[in-house]
Amino acid sequence: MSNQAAPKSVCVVGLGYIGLPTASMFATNGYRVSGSPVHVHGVDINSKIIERLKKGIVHIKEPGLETVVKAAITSGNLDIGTKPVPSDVFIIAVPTPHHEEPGQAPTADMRFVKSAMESILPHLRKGNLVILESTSPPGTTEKLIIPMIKEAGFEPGKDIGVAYCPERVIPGKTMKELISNDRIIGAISEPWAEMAKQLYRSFVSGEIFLTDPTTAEMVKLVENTYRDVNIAFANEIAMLCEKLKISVWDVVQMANRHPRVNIHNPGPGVGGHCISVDPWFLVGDFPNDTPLVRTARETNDNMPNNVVKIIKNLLGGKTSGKIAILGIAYKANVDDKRQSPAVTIIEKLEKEFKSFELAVHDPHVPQEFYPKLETDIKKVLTGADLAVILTGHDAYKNIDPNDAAAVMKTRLIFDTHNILKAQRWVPAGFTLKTLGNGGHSDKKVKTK
Ligand code: SAJ
Repeated sequence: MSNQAAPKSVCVVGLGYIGLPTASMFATNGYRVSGSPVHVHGVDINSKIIERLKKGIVHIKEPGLETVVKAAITSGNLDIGTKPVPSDVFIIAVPTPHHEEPGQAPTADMRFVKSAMESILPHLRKGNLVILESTSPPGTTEKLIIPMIKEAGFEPGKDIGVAYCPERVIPGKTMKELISNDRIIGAISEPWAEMAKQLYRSFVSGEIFLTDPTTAEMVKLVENTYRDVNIAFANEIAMLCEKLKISVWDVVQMANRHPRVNIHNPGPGVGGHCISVDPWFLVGDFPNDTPLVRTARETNDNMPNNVVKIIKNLLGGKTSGKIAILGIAYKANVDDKRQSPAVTIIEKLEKEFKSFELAVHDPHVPQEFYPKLETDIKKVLTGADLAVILTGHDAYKNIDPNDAAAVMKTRLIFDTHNILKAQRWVPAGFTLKTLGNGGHSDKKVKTK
């Protein structure tokens, strides 16, 4: 390694859910690396995002993010643009969506990672460190990143350092988890791992583990796949409990009192850009070796069909009317609707219930992301024959059942996240159906 000096400049490519918080954290905490500030250049190919950021408008809603971004820009340690600049360290934090071919398991779409790499190659100098943070199939650093650096005329490991350092933060708690989560650094050799560690240590209070790139890539995928498989198990048990006419919520609650059991929550499906996508990176590359992972994905992807079937049953023989949908975000209290099961369910309802009016509400997702959204919940519930909670937003926990009863045509509500309390809704005259409870919404686990 030709340059072991503490990094003084960082170029972060991709100013999305991960890149923007990360760039801002380096800009505000980088001085801890060597006593003098680290200059950060944030890059995004979307010029609209750059223009808005320059005006102080943060395009991502995340508690605490705006404050850190503004502090970073005001300090002069963070500047932004659409093109990379020469820096000591380059961090790639661009999306890795999945690519689908009919009849085949989806695979990772590495186009954004490739073009981010192409954009930094002209600026690389000996002694630089390239860090990939984007979720990637195991082997990406070895098979994609290192060959591109070699082709640019450098010797990886000697001239240029390479590391894979996955982000692991949960949307909604990004700023907290960026600091407190343990971090994995998979570098091609120890001196580069130390350089990356020194840099992340400027704001990470969790432990930092050093390993090789392929192990780090696998760790990231295994974490999200573990969660997907666990949720699929919970969903399968939920559908069994429907048949058994018992409550999956009681079953999971009591089973989880065993010291070595931790079953996740069932729900209308798994959404977001991580857990519903990442397991496919394993299945896509190893289709014959991942039957469990594939089945879990399919189980979770089938949940919207189960939800639609239950809606059909709840509506009985009705041929027209109104369905109120509460929530389209992929999970509670976020504004993100990517891969949201709620969106899939709405599309299915639009096809199967053509003669019904569908009214959709979400308190977090901006209307510009989903034009059919209605912002007034009372309007959505008025005249409805059924209300369906598809996202467990806190706002829905606090709906007053008497207010809903006053405007709905039929007092019927379907809760796919078990956030409503039967003791509030049943006395207001409602039939409360909870996903996976076989119809017994007023049963409760007795602790004594
Ligand atoms: N869900 C359930 N049941 C549960 C938990 C979640 O049905 O018990 C559903 C949610 O409703 C949602 C989906 O799963 O639709 C995913 O939500 P999530 O909160 O579990 O995870 P994400 O996608 O927001 O963030 C995950 C996190 N990974 C892990 O917890 C292992 C996060 O730490 C990662 O950084 C993130 O993926 C990522 O970027 O990979």
